[in-house]
Amino acid sequence: DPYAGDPPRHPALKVNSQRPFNAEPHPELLTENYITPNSLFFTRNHLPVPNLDPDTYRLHVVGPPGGQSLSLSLDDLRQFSKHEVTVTVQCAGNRRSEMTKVKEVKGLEWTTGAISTAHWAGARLCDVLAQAGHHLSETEAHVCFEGLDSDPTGSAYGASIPLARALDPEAEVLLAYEMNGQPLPRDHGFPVRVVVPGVVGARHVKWLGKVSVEPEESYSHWQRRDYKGFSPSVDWDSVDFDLAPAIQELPIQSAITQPRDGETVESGEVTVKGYAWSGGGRAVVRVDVSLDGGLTWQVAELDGEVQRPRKAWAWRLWQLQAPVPAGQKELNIVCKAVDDSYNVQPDTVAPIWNLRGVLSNAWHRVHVHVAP
Ligand code: MTE
Ligand code: MO
Repeated sequence: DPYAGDPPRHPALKVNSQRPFNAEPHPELLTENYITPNSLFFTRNHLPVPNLDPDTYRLHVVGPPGGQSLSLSLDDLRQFSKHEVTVTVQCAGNRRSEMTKVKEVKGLEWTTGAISTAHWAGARLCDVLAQAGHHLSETEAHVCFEGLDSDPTGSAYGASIPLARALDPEAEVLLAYEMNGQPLPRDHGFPVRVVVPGVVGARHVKWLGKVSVEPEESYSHWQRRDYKGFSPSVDWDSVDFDLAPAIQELPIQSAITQPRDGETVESGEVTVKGYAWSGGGRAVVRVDVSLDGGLTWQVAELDGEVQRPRKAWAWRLWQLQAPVPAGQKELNIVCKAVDDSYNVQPDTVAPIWNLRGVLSNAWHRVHVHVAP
């Protein structure tokens, strides 16, 4: 069993697959804290968790032609100035289970919990690339990352981001060695992972082994043959993965974490809670909540850190306390968020359905009964 060496996990996680391990916190737990505790942070592994010795760990940074390649120990990495940032990581497949209800898709059945927020610390990728002699070139280039987790054929997890983002100090891309003040837990990339603020989880490569600058995107399966969006008309016979761009920044997202679908709430007053986040550093400026399926709306109160313009890397938690209209036997609660580019969420799932079940960001709906 290649998974026999995987670490122990928190029993409160809802497990979507055991081997490889994929799990999300239950909704109420997810928004109990603005910063997700490490043990509850959702986990998305494609392969067994590698067991890496921090004393012998080396990060290989390939230099430019004629330049200097680097082999960095954990201590070497700590010599770069330490940068800290609060970042939400969301899997492209978050809320996939709602797409499955429209039509079958291929992928793990995530509900609303394939998203979490941590305070990360590490070296800036731009500083490390500069030390290896990399500069923004005229030509299109990509920074490719390779994990130290691999399948039985020896092929590793990999992904890439554009060089321009990697070299932009304002983009705050990190080679992180701390998560909420602790060394990274094994499930989250110990000892070093990439954190790419505002970008889909798939590019935040864990157990980082190698960084290189290439003229092309990573040739990894997960960059080229997965994590792309398609028209609802495209099926597995007609799909051409070369025709769609790899997902990088994610669209505006929000979901209700309390109450739960099917729950019975007290009459009188209802408290609705949830999260909202947008990719690319776009700030959430508003969350609208409806108790009547979208006929009328109320504006929720936003909690959590207000980050700098164009650098809103972390989610906002939100809540609404509202009277339950007299005589109501049930409520159709809906939420939708707006970001500072005035991007909004689509109202239904069917028009954004895609065969891989990614980018599922329609209005989130929860149906509850009202206690008599
Ligand atoms: N990095 C490696 N090396 N192997 C992986 O399987 N999964 C990716 C990304 N980085 C993955 C990886 C995906 S798809 C996501 S959504 C995030 O890690 C999840 O990060 P987390 O498990 O810390 O939540
Ligand atoms: Mo993911």
